[in-house]
Amino acid sequence: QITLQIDRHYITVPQGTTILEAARKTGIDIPTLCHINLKGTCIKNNPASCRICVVEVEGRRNLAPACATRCTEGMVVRTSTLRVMNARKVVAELILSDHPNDCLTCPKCGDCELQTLALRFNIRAMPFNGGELSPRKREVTSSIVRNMDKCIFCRRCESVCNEVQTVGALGAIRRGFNTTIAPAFDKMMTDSECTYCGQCVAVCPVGALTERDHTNRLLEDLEDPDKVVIVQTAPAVRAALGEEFGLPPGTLVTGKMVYALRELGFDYVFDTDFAADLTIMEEGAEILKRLTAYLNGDKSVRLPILTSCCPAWVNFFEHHFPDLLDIPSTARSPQQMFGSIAKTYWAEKMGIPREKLVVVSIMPCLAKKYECDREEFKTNGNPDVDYSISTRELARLIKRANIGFTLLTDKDFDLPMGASTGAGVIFGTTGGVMEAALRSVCEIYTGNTLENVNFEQVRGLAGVRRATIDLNGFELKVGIAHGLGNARRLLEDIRNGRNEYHAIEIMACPGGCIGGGGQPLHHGHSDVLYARANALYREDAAKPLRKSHENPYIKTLYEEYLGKPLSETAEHLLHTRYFN
Ligand code: HC0
Ligand code: SF4
Repeated sequence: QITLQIDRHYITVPQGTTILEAARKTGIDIPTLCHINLKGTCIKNNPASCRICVVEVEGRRNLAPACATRCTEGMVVRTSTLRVMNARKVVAELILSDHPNDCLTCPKCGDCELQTLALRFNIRAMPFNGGELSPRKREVTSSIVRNMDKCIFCRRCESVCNEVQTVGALGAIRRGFNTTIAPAFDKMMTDSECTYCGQCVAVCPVGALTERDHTNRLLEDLEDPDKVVIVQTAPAVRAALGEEFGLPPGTLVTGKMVYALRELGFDYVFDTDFAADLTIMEEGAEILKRLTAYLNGDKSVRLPILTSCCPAWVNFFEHHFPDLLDIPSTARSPQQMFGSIAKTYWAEKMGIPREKLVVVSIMPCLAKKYECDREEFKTNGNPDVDYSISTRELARLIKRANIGFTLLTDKDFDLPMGASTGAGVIFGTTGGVMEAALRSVCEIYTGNTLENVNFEQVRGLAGVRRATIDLNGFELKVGIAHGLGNARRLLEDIRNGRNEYHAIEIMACPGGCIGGGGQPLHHGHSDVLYARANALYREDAAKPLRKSHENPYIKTLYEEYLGKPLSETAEHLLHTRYFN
């Protein structure tokens, strides 16, 4: 233990603690632009490059970066002397001297950490402006907009893409004034191995990496009298949307969200959770089919089965594990199952021609935008899901439409595709898809009713989790990984024949969808993921039905249209293939 003085506080911290960590423990908020360390995930970045966090240390001539200076016994630190404040201000002014400063029209306006610091440091002029700006690329992909002239070289995107996701799509190239962060050889992101997970967007402090915005397109569709516009909301959105309106993380806003979507003018407000229940029917049947074959001695059966509902994960295994494409479940994601059923079964029932029906999804995810665009999810060029907007985009729309979100009462989803069980709700957090599958697979396999549907063993935020479930004497071994780096480790084990599992759930984002690249920005607060996960478990616990196979509207869908799981119609509408 070390005792030191920071401003007027005497504090004791463990050996190895940095000044930044020690200060934050005492409530002294030293500003930073590059540093990030999110507990509960492995998201970290500490290149000590921005120099915004400088402090004075008694006895040292130079200012020290708080993020990279360890506390020592008896150290005396000053975080807010005039010298420190002026140094920080000059650093920010220098960053701004190579910045476009088009803040009013920047997609990050109001949510930009550089803008916030300019305000906090009382920057009222641009003393170093007027020179040349470094030349950098712009790119619009299906999911992400890259506007590198706004990049401030914090390297957060590079850390998250390389170290957490192990994709390696972004890194520094060229030198000096011409340096930029880009895929290797300055390729476009679309030509790189980027999975569109959006984690780089979630940590970018400025407007260099943002989501592709579809809000104007949506407003036009909502105004069009010839179109029927329906919406599906992903499980994780309800656990985070409230944060955009000042509600504490973990506030469930399901009913308010439905009300707001009605106010925006959607003709029907449905729930992706309905399709999550449908996914369990199909994926569960696939698990049971492979397990039964395996137990009957079929040596050709491929195990473990991997979940396939996360599009960034699908993109990742298609790029990096082309030799394992026969392992994942062929079930489409709930987003795509929803679109497929909406534009066939439901549209036929309602007498709505496909070309008049617009299916929009609200997702915590940016890769969902890319998923909508995949050719295999289109019929004669018409996509099953027309486009996806993120939780952040929805919040912007609600504000733009003058809807007083926090004052709204609760409204219910429309039927039939708004009905879901608790199993569908927990899809939004890491481990939730596996738990939902276990609730159905266990009951169907053993023929017994589960006394306790809570599979606590698969919950939590540890990067890789394993559990063994007893199925009438057969030990079913399941694994869960979130974050693509963790997924890669599991897949490499499978490739090398070192694998103990029968089924594995993988989500690309740390935390699963609750930590998706389209969620409200966490601004460095790590506890938001726990709070959002708990919110989903609360909604699940409050549901009268908690197992997907008990959803009465899913039963009707099979009776009226699909027959049974894995039927020819179900295979055609609800399953897919993978490509590399
Ligand atoms: Fe997810 Fe989904 S749970 S990927 O994490 O499976 O985005 O929330 O909508 O499709 O349901 C995201 C969240 C979904 C899908 C569902 C799955
Ligand atoms: Fe890397 Fe994901 Fe960003 Fe693509 S979207 S560059 S994979 S972090």
